Amino acid sequence: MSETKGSNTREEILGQTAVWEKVLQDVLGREERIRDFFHREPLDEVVFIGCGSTYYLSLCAAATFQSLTGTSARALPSSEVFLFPQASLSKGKNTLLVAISRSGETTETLLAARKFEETCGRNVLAITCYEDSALATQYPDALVVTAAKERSVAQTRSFASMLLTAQLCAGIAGGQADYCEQLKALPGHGERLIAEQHRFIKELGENERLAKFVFLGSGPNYGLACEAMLKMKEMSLSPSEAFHFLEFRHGPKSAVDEKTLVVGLLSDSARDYEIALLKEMRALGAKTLVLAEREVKEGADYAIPLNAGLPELARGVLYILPLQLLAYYRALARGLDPDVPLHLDAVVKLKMEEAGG
Ligand code: F1P
Repeated sequence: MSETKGSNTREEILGQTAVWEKVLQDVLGREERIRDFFHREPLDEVVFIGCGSTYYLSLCAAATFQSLTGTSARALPSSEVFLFPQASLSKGKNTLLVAISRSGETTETLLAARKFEETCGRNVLAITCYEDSALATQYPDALVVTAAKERSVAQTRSFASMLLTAQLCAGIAGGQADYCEQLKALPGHGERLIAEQHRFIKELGENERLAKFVFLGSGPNYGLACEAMLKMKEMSLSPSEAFHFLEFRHGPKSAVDEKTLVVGLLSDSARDYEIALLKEMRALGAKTLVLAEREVKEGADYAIPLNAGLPELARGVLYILPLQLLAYYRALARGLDPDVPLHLDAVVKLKMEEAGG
């Protein structure tokens, strides 16, 4: 239990750019080893796995990896891999499994990695925050982001730091030196964003006229939209959903009303389509918050311009940081403690009979 409500989460969100800095140093310091790891033999595909936040991280990481390397990449929840291996793993292909878990102890992720080894051979890269965890000790090539360990249940700085780790790996594997260079600007932009937007986000989180939240993202931003949805749900217990932008017209928009905040994580590639959808949601009565590289006026009741001068594949952690803060203030406004979400444990460990042990 924290000393004052949400003090751990607050510190973990607001202090996270120092951890990003450390990630950049550590991962780029191991660039050669990482390049060798990805190029040991030609890869047919890369599968990213995780649970909850780390599954959503995997969605973003897979989209980024495929875009930067040209190698086929996809993301799966860990449970799907060990429960339905025939539907999720490809025998006979040279596949690399990237297993992501803050704790490194989530049973589903450990079982999925084991099932993958039995089916596809021993080609696992782990990304975790705990050096003594089962995942880190079982897979010695593991990238361990120890500075991102957290006291809170809901993942905030660990999510962003492990995402940055996965993005750096994608940049290194794809030989995209410019991309890795661009990522170095993120800690500075994160600090600036906090200074510019903190007050506005607090007010928005405390706005009682908003009762439901929808997070929309396309391409690499879809996983980020899902993570923002999860943060809002875990910390503030508010009704919260995530969709691919254009999917939202295919049914879900029927639930939009004047108490709905539709949050758009704008891409560059699909920007015009995304803005058109936001305009439509405003016409239906929703309020909209638009996060984009440059300030967007069209279709936006509220806007958070990132002004980072970074391409869409590099901006991920800048989208997620303000949305973590939004969930935090929403939780406080509802009298909840963001450090201890209702019913949740920091690590999900399945009982022996469920885990087949
Ligand atoms: C995954 C996770 C968290 C979530 C919850 C339960 O943990 O789903 O994302 O916040 O507390 O566990 P991990 O495998 O990344 O440690």
